[in-house]
Amino acid sequence: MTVTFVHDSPNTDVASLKRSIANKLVFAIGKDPISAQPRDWLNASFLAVRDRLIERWMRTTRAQYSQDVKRVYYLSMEFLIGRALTNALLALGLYDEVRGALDELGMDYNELVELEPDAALGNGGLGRLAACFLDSMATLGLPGYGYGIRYDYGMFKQRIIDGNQIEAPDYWLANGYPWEFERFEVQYLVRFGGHLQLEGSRTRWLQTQDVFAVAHDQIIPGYDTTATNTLRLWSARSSNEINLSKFNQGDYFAAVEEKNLSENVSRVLYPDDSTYSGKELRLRQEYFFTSASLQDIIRRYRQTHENFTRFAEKTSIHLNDTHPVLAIPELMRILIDDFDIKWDDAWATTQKVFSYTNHTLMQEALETWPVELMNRVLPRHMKLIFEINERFLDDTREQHKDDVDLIRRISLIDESGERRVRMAWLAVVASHKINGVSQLHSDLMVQSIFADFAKLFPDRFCNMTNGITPRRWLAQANPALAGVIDHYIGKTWRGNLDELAELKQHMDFPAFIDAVAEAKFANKQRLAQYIARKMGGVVDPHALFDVQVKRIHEYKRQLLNVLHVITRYNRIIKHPEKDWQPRVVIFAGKAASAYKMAKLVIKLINDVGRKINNDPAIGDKLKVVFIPNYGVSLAELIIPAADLSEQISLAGTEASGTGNMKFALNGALTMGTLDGANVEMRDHVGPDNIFIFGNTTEQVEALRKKGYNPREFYDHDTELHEVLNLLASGHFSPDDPERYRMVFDVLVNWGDHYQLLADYRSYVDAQDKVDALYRNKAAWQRAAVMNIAGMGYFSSDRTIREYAEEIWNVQPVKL
Ligand code: B1H
Repeated sequence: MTVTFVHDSPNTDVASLKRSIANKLVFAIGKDPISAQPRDWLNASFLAVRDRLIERWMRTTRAQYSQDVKRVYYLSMEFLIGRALTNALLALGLYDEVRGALDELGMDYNELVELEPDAALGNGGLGRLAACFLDSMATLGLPGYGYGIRYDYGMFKQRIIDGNQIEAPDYWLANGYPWEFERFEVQYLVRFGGHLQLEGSRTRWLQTQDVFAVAHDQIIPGYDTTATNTLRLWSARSSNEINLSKFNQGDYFAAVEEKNLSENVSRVLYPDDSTYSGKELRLRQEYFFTSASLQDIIRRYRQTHENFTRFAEKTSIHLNDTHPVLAIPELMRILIDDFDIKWDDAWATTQKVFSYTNHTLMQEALETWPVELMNRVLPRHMKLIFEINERFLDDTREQHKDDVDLIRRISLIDESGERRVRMAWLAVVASHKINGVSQLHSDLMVQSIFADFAKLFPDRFCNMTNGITPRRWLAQANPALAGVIDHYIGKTWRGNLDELAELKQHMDFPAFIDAVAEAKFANKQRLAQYIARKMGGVVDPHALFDVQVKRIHEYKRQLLNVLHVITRYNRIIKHPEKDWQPRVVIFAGKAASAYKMAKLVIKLINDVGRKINNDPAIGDKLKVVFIPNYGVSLAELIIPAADLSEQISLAGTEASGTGNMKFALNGALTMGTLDGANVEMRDHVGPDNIFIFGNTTEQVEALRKKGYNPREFYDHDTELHEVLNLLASGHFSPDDPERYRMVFDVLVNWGDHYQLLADYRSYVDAQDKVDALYRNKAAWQRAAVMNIAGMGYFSSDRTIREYAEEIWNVQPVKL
């Protein structure tokens, strides 16, 4: 039977959209226009727009089936999507029309948009990268699926009270989320615990505690194409609604409690960026979504294939860091236990299917799970991992006879203390490709954590430098600049960011340079208004906006930025008569809730800000602002307003950074170390258009070997000496003079791991160069344009094309 379906109102003119929105309000939301709230209008708009994506979505999915395409599955614990409405409208080319329709309905688009919650299902760069990748896969027409967890609570909301970070839960689903489709019929049983029983050669996993994973789908529209993809997120549903025996015994609360406990697995995102938590619930989360995803992937494959011989030819599964690595033993388990496939065939398939991205070299972020915990929660998987390890070590021993130390180092089980499974090792052994996220990071990766494996499997390691989607990070976030660019080189850069290089041809036209500068000023005004409205502070948009926004972490060195701020403050106090270049130093970012030092840094920024901002001797020459609750939507507001972008991590610590790219694309100049993708950005924008300072990776390493002695810098640099003493004296914390004693000790006495004092002088000197260049408006604007024009390479479309060709071997669907 074929069902023909026709959209009731497929038209996209203002009048049709107006009718659609009004109809949705009444017939889908069930609200009388007379009593409808703005949120009802927002949801009605959502549904009207979603309708116009659905046919494309179904056509794309059908085309994928009929062409029997190879699909790529991107498994990630985090997807930081942000808001969806404007993104969808730009993809569909309906932005002006929907604005107009709402206008005629008496609603203000800008106000409605602010009511949409951010889908904040991620911590930071890793989660946002996954979202940019979804956008690029759809735009390139690649059959790409995102798989993750539909957390009830996303990244916590941050408030700043008395300068302290206060966390509040982010119940983003409170007002419904009309962008998703709940698929009650798509659910899989995910099992935990239990025990194993051998039946002949077959292993049975019995008496498990089970939970259902229920699918929730979101449409991922491609830009300027009818190709659309799917993000499928899993939510936990209890497998036995309530425990009937307890219920019948009259213990109602215990009966319901069990249901709640099992559903906790998708309750909340772990808000700890880049330290490994080791919590059992986290392990359960990882298995919950990888198991459901694998079952779904196999079900889809089996709709068109009878056996697994072509599975690897039709399937790529990408592991976004080690968080989904349990997908490896899960695939082995399904192939061997459920489909009776021989070990060697199952393993060959597994190795062809999986690829893995490493996002950090930092020891404290590398996941290792205690064998004891694994045995308790996932006994079958632990057994499979032991067997994978045994076979791997046997093979290696054959080739490297007597190197026992090598075997100890590469074993999937760390035996040095309590036995633990090294998840990154498992990822490397099972994947055909392993990549880092910038050239520097990929190089360091094979020299450090994966050095042994790089010798064993040199062909597996490669680099895929990160990128960002120009749709959200320029077209959507910065309509003012996008308009200027459109005027000079046309609109097609949105799908081909290399075209930005054409801007260089207009460099000598003052009208062009002025237009770029005006767009920047308008964005600074927009941000200044936000600061005034939300925080009551007054900042002058004529000042230089110096911005560091990202997670608060010692390796990212927000403290170094503060040391510069205090230096500047001291200088102004000493020489108030000088013609200082006014600056507004802007910070934003969340600290992990248990990260003491990061929270102290937030307090310090606020304390320093309070002192400086209220000092009449300083006036407008220096302001310090901490903007609360940084996230995707705030980034869209802040980044286009920046003149200077702070990317000042210790060389060798930031795997790539992606904020760095967003700033430069929006015409900010970078103040950066030779770390992560900063290195490649320098190559693309030209060394004269970026401020590079500080020790290189090699120098950092050499200093560490020799023994880093911060006292040397403290004793010999008088300006630094003064800054640190002021900090320790309680000048910024009169209510608690000892508050920053510990910060002083870390930096001066305890040999701070991130070597702040070693880079202080070159940082402050580089900041002086910033002031000098900023005074030469023409030269600064030229450099800003060189940054915009040089950013074509950092489009996530380029990154995804490289993954598609070199790792996944997938082609676009034909539409
Ligand atoms: C990055 C993480 C990360 N690297 C553990 N590692 C997490 C580690 O919840 N956890 O346990 C969460 C996140 N995130 C970032 O990835 C890097 O620090 C950035 O430099 C990089 O740009 C980004 C994307 O590759």
